[in-house]
Formats: sequence, C-alpha cells, structure tokens
Amino acid sequence: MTDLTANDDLEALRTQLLERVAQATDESALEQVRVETLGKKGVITLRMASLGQVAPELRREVGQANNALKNAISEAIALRQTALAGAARTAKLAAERVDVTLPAAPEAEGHVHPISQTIEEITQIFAEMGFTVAEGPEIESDFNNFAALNIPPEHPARQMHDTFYLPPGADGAARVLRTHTSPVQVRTMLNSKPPIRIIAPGRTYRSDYDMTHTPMFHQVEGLVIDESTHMGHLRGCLTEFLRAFFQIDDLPLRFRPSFFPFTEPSAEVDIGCSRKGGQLKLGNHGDWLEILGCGMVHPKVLDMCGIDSTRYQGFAFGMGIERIAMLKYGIPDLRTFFDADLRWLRHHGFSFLDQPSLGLGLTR
Ligand code: 2NL
Repeated sequence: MTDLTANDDLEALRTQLLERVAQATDESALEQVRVETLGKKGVITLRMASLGQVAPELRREVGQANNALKNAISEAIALRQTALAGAARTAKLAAERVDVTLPAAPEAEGHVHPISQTIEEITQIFAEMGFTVAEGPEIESDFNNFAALNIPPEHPARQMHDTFYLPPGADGAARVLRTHTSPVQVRTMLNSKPPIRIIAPGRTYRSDYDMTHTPMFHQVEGLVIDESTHMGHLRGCLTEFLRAFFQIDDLPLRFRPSFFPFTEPSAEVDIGCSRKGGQLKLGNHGDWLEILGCGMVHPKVLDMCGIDSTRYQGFAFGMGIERIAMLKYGIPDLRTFFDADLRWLRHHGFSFLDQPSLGLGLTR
C-alpha cells in the first residue's frame, strides 16, 4: 500500500480513500480498506495519534479536519457495506433459484410395487362399503393362528413342512410365522364387540417354493359379524368387491360348496372367464376361474374368540393378493414379484401419483 501518512494534502487523501472504498468489489475487499484506514494502524488512526507533533496553534484545525475525514470515510464504508451485502444476497438468491412450476420427474423417484398398489385398491373398495383395515404381528401364537380357528392339532396345515415354527416365547407357548391373516381377525374378535367389519391385508408365510408358491406371500381376509348377518350379505359383498376390483360390471360369480375348519357352511367362489386360444380373459364368457374362499364363521370359532354364538353370526373370506394382482395386471409369473428386478418394477410398477383404481363410484 502507498504510504498515505506521507501525503500532507488532506483533500487528496480523502479523494484517494473514497476511491478505494468505491473500488472495493466485495465485502472482504472493503474490510481490507477499513483495516488500512480506520484500524489500529490505519492511516487515519495514525494521523489522529500524531496530533501531538502538530504545532499547538494548528492542533484545533488539524484535529477537526482529521475528525471530518474519519467521519466521511466511516460513512462511505458503511454505505458501501450495505450495497455490497445487498448485491451478495441478490446474487445468492439468483444462484439458488428453483422453478417450482417445473414438472416432477417420477422416473427418478421409483415405482409403487404391484402388491402395494393392489392392497390400496382393495382397501379403497372395502372402505367404501364401511370396512376398516386391521393389522397384527407376523409372529403369532399357536392359539391365534390355529386353535382359535378350529384347526385341530393333526391338521396338515400344522405340519412342520407347511408352517414356519419359531422357538417358544417367554410363556413357553409355540410361536409361528402366521400362515394366513386370520389371527388378525381373531385378535379383533377377542378385543372388541360386534358389529365388526374389517379387512386384514398383509404378509403371510408357508414353507413352500415352486412355480405357484413363494414362502412369503400376501393375503387379504375379511370379517363381518352382527346379529343377523347371513350368506346373502356375503354374496352381495363379494360380488360388489370383485366387480369393482376387476372393473367388470357384469362379472358373474359362482359359489361352490367347500370345506374350511373355521367356516360352516363354506364355499369357494369362481368368477366368469374365457380361455379361448389359450388366453385367459375375465368376464361373462361361460368358463369359470376359482378366485377365493369364504363362509359363515363357525360357531366354535366365535365362542373361542369371546363372541356369543347364540346371539351373533357373521361371514369371513380370504384370498391371495398375488393371484388377483396377476389376473388384473397380466403378470404371468408369481416369483417375479419378489425378485427385486428394477426393469420388472419399471414395467409393472405404478407411479406414486396414481389413484388406487376407481372404487365403486358410490354416491351415497
Ligand atoms: C382362502 C380361504 C378363507 C377365512 C378365510 C376366516 C377367519 C376367521 C374366521 C373364519 Cl377369524 N374365517 N377366514 C374364511 C374362509 C376362507 O380363506 O382360500 N384363502 C386364500
């Protein structure tokens, strides 16, 4: 820096310093100017400190001139500081500008798995019919998974090769990975009073792996209990659901007698289809495809779950989510659901922006 103390011409010094302030292009350059003029060893500070060496008769005048210079430079630095800070903020805002009106880029955000999408659709349809969603743990007691459902100890479903058994819990009772979502309904019956209207979607486990079975799969079960619930309600409810889910207004249903330990009577439900040319097509085409199982809840099950079977009755149903998702979305191979193959997911997955199907379109 030039030795400004040597400059005796105060006006020239003032002009020079003001010019330096004006030429500071950012806040750190300006700070440098401040230190060199008003700092401990700054030109103005040094001038003021050397006032004692000025002839006594001139001190007053030189002192006032120094003060005036100091004030003028301080003010100029403060003004420049405000201007530079404002410009820096404007530049920062411009650099961080985001156009919030640009469309999102869903491709970069991943896809909703067809199982998740299907559960959303099922939930929406049953919600419109007044059902709520119930959930429960995937590790269950033998009682909740089997005994409460009237499944006897010698039943094949209980065999080691079908059920994943876990070491017993603290109470010594056998524990299993739930083989269906029925234990969720058992818990609901034990913990609440009729009327009951729930669906229980979720993961289930069976020790089985081939073309049409994976050890983990998904199920949705439904349970309705009231004083006069009957098979007509069951038929109407499932008809409404299947027609809404597959989006086919005249989809025919056929109820065939069947057997489950937990329902009496029990039925399997077929829906209309065609297999012409080796192509499966749902609808009123004369052929039949099995889709779910159902029945009136066995009185023994009601009693074991703390519901008075002389006063209440109800229906239950269960179906595999992978199976109905495959049918609705034309996914040919069950095992691909769980391969975590991104190319498969891009093809069969859904945008998170998609609405879960159209529901029933009810206006009431
Ligand atoms: C099927 C058949 C069914 C049920 C599940 C159920 C649950 C309780 C009481 C009585 Cl707590 N029943 N569930 C009833 C009939 C059939 O599932 O084929 N599932 C894939």
